[in-house]
Amino acid sequence: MKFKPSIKPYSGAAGGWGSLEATTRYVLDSKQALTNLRNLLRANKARGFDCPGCAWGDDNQGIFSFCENGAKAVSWEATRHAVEPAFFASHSVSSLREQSDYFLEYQGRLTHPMRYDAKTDRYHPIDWADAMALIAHHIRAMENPNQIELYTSGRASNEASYLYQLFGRMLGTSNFPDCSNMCHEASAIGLKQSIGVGKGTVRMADFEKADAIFVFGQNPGTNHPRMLHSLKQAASRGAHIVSFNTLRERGLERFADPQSPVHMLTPKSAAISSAYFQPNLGGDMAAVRGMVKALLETHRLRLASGKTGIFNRLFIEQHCEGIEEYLDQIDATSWLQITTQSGLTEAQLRHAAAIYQNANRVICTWAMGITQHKHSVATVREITNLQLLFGQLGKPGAGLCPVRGHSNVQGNRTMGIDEKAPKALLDSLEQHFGFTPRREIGHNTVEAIEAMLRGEVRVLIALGGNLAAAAPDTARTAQALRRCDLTVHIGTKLNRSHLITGKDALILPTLGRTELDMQASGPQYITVEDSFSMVHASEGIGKPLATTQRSETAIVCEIAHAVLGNEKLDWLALADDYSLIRQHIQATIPGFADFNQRCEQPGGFYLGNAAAELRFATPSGKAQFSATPLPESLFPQNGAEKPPFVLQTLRSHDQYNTTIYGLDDRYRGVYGQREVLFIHPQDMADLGLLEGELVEIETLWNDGVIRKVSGFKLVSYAIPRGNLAAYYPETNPLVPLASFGDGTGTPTSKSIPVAIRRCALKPSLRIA
Ligand SMILES: Nc1nc2c(c(=O)[nH]1)N[C@H]1C(S)=C(S)[C@@H](COP(=O)(O)OP(=O)(O)OC[C@H]3O[C@@H](n4cnc5c(=O)[nH]c(N)nc54)[C@H](O)[C@@H]3O)O[C@H]1N2
Ligand SMILES: Nc1nc2c(c(=O)[nH]1)N[C@H]1C(S)=C(S)[C@@H](COP(=O)(O)OP(=O)(O)OC[C@H]3O[C@@H](n4cnc5c(=O)[nH]c(N)nc54)[C@H](O)[C@@H]3O)O[C@H]1N2
Ligand SMILES: [Mo]
Repeated sequence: MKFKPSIKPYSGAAGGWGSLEATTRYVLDSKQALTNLRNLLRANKARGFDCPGCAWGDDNQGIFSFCENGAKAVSWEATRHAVEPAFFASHSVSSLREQSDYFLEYQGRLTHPMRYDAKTDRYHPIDWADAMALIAHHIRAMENPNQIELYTSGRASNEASYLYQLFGRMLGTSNFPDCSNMCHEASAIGLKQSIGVGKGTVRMADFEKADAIFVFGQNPGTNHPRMLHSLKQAASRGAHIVSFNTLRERGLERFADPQSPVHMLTPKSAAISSAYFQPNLGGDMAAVRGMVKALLETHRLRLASGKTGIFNRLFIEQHCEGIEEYLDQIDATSWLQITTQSGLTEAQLRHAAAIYQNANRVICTWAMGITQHKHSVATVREITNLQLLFGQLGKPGAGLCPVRGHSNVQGNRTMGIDEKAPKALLDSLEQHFGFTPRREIGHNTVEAIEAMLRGEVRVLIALGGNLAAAAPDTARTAQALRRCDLTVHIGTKLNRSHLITGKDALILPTLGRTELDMQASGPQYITVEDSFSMVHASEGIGKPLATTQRSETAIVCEIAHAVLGNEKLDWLALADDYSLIRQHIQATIPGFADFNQRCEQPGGFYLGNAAAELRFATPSGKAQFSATPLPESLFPQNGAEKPPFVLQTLRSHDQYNTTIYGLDDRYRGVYGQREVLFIHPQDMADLGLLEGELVEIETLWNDGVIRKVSGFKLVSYAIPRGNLAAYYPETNPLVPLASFGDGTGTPTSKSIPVAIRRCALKPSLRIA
C-alpha cells in the first residue's frame, strides 16, 4: 500500500461510517474477504471465537459483534500472504532489518520453522524435529536453569500459557518476563495491596447500572472500541462519563454507534463525556487527591452542622483499615501542590468531586495513562482510596476496572505466567505434579533484558510478542538479545525480534486464533479470560495456510517433551487433547471446577472476585487505604530539574502494539505517517518552531547514554503545555531501561523527560 502523508483534523464522531468503511477496507485488502467476514460475524458469539483485539468483555447482542479494530486484528491474521522459505532465501537478515515494522508484518504469515545461519546471514528451513533437538541441546548446555528467559505475550491461550509456565518451573526457573510487566503490572500490584486481589472488581453488566463512570488515562475509541458501546449506553441513560486524559481524544468526546441504525442514518452522534479534564502527564494521583480533598471538606462541613457525612462510615468501619493516616495525608497535601502537579484548577477538581459525590454508583476505569509512570502503584491505590471512602465495592454498578490490553493477558497471570507467583499456586503445582518449583522470584521483562546484557542468559524463548520493539531502550534491548546463545520466537508474523538474533536463532510458525486447530483427538478449542474475569472458549475455523504451522499449545508441549522427556508428564498426550490440559488446570487453579463442561456454557463462566464480595485477601482481611504523599517530582529521575518537556508514547488508531496496520490515526487527524510529535501550539511558538517542521527528540537522563530519535513532524494538538506525545514503538529508543515504575518494573513509557530541537533530517526508518 502507498501512503500520502497529511494532517486533517477529524470532525466526525468516533465509530460511525468512518469505522465501517475502514473495516471493509481492511477485510477486502487481506485477500480472503469471505473467510474473514465469516470469522468476524462469528466473533464473540457463544462458544465461538474470542476476538484477539483486546480484553474487553462480550455482550453477544449486536449483529456485528465486533469493532473496527477487532476486524483489523482478525483480517490481519487471516491473510493469505505467506512468508515462505523462498522469501528468506532472497532477503538477508541485515537487509530485512532496514525495513519498517509495517513492511515486515505486511509480508504475511510465517509458514515454516526457520533457523538462522550467521555465515549466510539468512534464515534457512529446518525440520520441526531438528528445531526441537536444537532447543534441547542449548537448554541442556546451560549451567543452571536460570540461564533461560521465557517471555510471554498476552495473546497466548490459557492452555498454552499454563503448560509453558509448568515447563519452566519443572526446568527449575521462575524467569517469566511477560508483556504484562510493561502494561498493567501496577494495577495487579496496587489492587492486591489495597483489596487483596490484583484484578478488577466490576463485570460488564455493571456498566448498565453505574451513575458515573470515571475514565482515567485510557483511549477506548482506539484501544477498546467495544467499551464505547457501554459508555454510550450509560451516557444516553443519563450517567455521567468523566474523562481524565492529557489529550483530547475523539472517542471520549463523541461516538456514533455502527450498530445503531439511528446513529448511522442521521448525522447524530452521542456525546460521551459530560466532563473532560486534561491533567499533566502523571498528574492523576494529584487530581484524585484534589477530588478527595474537596470531598473531605464537604464531609466535615456536614458533620460540623450535625448532618451525616458523605463518606460511607459503615463500609469504612466494617471493611477498611488506615483511614486516619490517609486523611492526615490529604490534610498535609496543599491545594498548591495538587494544582501544580495535576495541572488542573481547584475549580475543575471541585467540579469532578461534585459529580462523584452526586453519583450513587461509580465505576473507575483506567489503562496505560495510569500504569506507565514511576508512581503508578500509588496512583492506582489513590483511585482505590476514593472508591473505598464511598463504599463503591461490593454493589452492582460500581467498582474498580483496570481495562486490560492483550486479549488473554489476564488469563496468562491466572495460569501462572508470573515471575513472582503466589505461594498457593506453587504449593498446588508441587502437590499435583510432584516436583519442587523454585520459590525465589524470577526476572520481569526489564530484569530479563538486564540479565541478557550482563551475559547471564543463554536461551530466550518468546511465546509470541515482539520483545525487541515493545521493550524500552531499543538499542540496549537489541544488544541484550544478541548476547543470547539461542533466541526462539514462536510467532504468526515476521517482526523485528526475529531479526535481532542470538548466536543461534529459530522462528517457529504458529497457528492463530482464527484457525482450525486439528490434533490427534480432533479439532481443539482454547480458552481465555477477559477483563471481567469471564473465561470462555475460542475455536478457530479458518483453514491453516500451511501444514508446517503448529499450534502454540503443541509447540510448547514439543519443547517440553524434547527437554524434559515424558517422565513427569506425558506432554505429547496433552497436545493431542487439550481437555486433558484443562483437567490439570482444574486440579491446580482455583475457580476452574468442571472446567471442560463449563466451556460449553454460552458466554463462558465467571471466575469470581473475592473483593467484589467484600472478602479482602489482605493480611488483616480488610481493604487497605494507602497513605502515600504525592511524588516529589513527576519526572522519573527524581530530584532532577524540571525537563523542558515530558513525552508520552502511545498507540495510533492503525496499530496493534508493535503491529502496524496502516499509517493513519484518523481520530487525531494524522494520515499516511507515524513519525509525528503532538505539541501545544504555544510551546511550538515559544521555541520558534512551526507546524510541520521536523525535530529531533532527546531523552534527558543521567547515565551518559545518548538516546535520540529524529525527523519527527510537529503537529499542534490539544495537550497540556510542557507535554508531548508520539507513537510507540518508534519512540521506544527514548525510554531508558533503568526508568521504571516503583515496585512494578514497568517502563515509564508515559513520562520520558526530553528536549526537542529543529532538525533537517527526513524521517528515517528505525534501524536497531
Ligand atoms: N486497536 C488496538 N487495541 C489495543 C491495543 C492496540 O495497540 N491497538 N493495545 C492493547 C493493549 S496491550 C493495551 S495495554 C491497551 C492500551 O490501551 P490505552 O491505555 O488506551 O493505550 P495508549 O494508546 O497507550 O493510550 C493511553 C491513553 O492515556 C492517555 N494518557 C497518557 N498519559 C496519561 C496521564 O498521565 N494521565 C492521563 N489522565 N491520561 C494519560 C493518553 O493520552 C491516551 O489517551 O489497548 C489494547 N487494545
Ligand atoms: N514505548 C512504549 N512501549 C510499550 C508500550 C507503550 O505504551 N509505550 N506498551 C506496552 C504494552 S501495554 C504491551 S502489552 C507490550 C506489548 O508487547 P508484545 O506483546 O511483546 O508485542 P505485540 O506487538 O503485541 O506482539 C506482536 C507479535 O506477536 C505475534 N503474534 C500475534 N498473534 C500471535 C499469536 O496468536 N500467537 C503467537 N505466538 N504470536 C502471535 C506476531 O508475530 C506479532 O508480530 O508493549 C509495551 N511497550
Ligand atoms: Mo498492554
